[in-house]
Amino acid sequence: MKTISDHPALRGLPAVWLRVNCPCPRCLDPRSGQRLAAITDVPADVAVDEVTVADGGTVQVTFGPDGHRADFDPRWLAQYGPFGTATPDDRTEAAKRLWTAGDISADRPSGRWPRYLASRSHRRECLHALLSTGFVLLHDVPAEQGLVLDVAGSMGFVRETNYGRLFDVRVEATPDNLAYTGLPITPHTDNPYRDPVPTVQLLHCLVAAADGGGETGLVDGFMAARTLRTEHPAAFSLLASTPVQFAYCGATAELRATRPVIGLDPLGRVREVRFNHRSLQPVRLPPREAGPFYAAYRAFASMLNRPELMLTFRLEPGDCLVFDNTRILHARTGFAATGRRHLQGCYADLDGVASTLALLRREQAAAR
Ligand code: OGA
Ligand code: NM2
Ligand code: ZN
Ligand code: ZN
Repeated sequence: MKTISDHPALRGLPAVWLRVNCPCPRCLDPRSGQRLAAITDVPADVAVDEVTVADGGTVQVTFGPDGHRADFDPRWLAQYGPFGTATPDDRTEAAKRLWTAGDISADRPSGRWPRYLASRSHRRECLHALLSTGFVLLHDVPAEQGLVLDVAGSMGFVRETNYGRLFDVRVEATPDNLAYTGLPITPHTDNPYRDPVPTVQLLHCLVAAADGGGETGLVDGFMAARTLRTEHPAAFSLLASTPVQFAYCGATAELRATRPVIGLDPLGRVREVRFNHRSLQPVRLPPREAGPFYAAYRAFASMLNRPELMLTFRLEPGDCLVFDNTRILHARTGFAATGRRHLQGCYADLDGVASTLALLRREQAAAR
């Protein structure tokens, strides 16, 4: 054993970083891996008194003023560098594969439900597509009532809302939402009037429109936001910095949420798009600022309508579309209200999807 004062494995880390992250069983519960020690348990004047490298490479740090000791695995320490780079966040544009229609129309992320059920590797592919490309189209989900809940449950957890655990999208006699008509619907995200917003949406086609209408359009909102940032930077910053209110008022629910149209993380990366002109409330801005806001909002909307950004296809009975509702905008063309078009939808969340994929990958790594 030799004593060194400034071991390279510590890479100039301050004493407080090392002490907060001490892995000893008094600081970290060995069973759950959860931290036992409070930040206020760390002496404000914590210092590194001594660093010793044991024969196996373990870096032993003794802290002052209380003599507490931490043993660090050098491979664990090496994970946390280089310092100063952004903390990874899988939900931001930085972690996604952004696309235009041309990028993916030949090779749409898709899967088959029977294979998804039978094969872990196919399940991994489908969930990875959902997280990185923002959607996956599953074929051969039997066109039966309620199966959309099985699909959602296989990926994460169903998010129940005032629309139920699942909702039927078909023409109704007295629609309380434009979804329940044959009208065309321009690109939007669902439930922007909810906070937290459902982060995943599923739409399962039971009956397609008979008249060739009711086609689906998808737009990568992160790509649209990135393009807006390049082409109209002032519009981008207005949409990212202006909180607006979305609301929904029906017989059994009254919902409202106030967020910007483009949500950024603290490092300025796009993390969430909320766009639904049906439910946007009048903006409350000083009159001088209202005009520029609507101009920026309009610029974003026309970007979302660009044909080169919109992937279009027809959902056939047995198709189940699953997408990231914080990123992918969906649209449909109009169809004859006399037809029997019928989709069943439900909501779920990305944290559950990411967890399911992580568990599948853990299992795959253990098998190797
Ligand atoms: C909706 C919706 C899509 C469709 O209900 O919000 O976008 O294809 N429906 O009917
Ligand atoms: N439905 C289909 O978010 C919206 O209001 C879009 C949602 C009614 C559950 C429609
Ligand atoms: Zn400790
Ligand atoms: Zn919708």
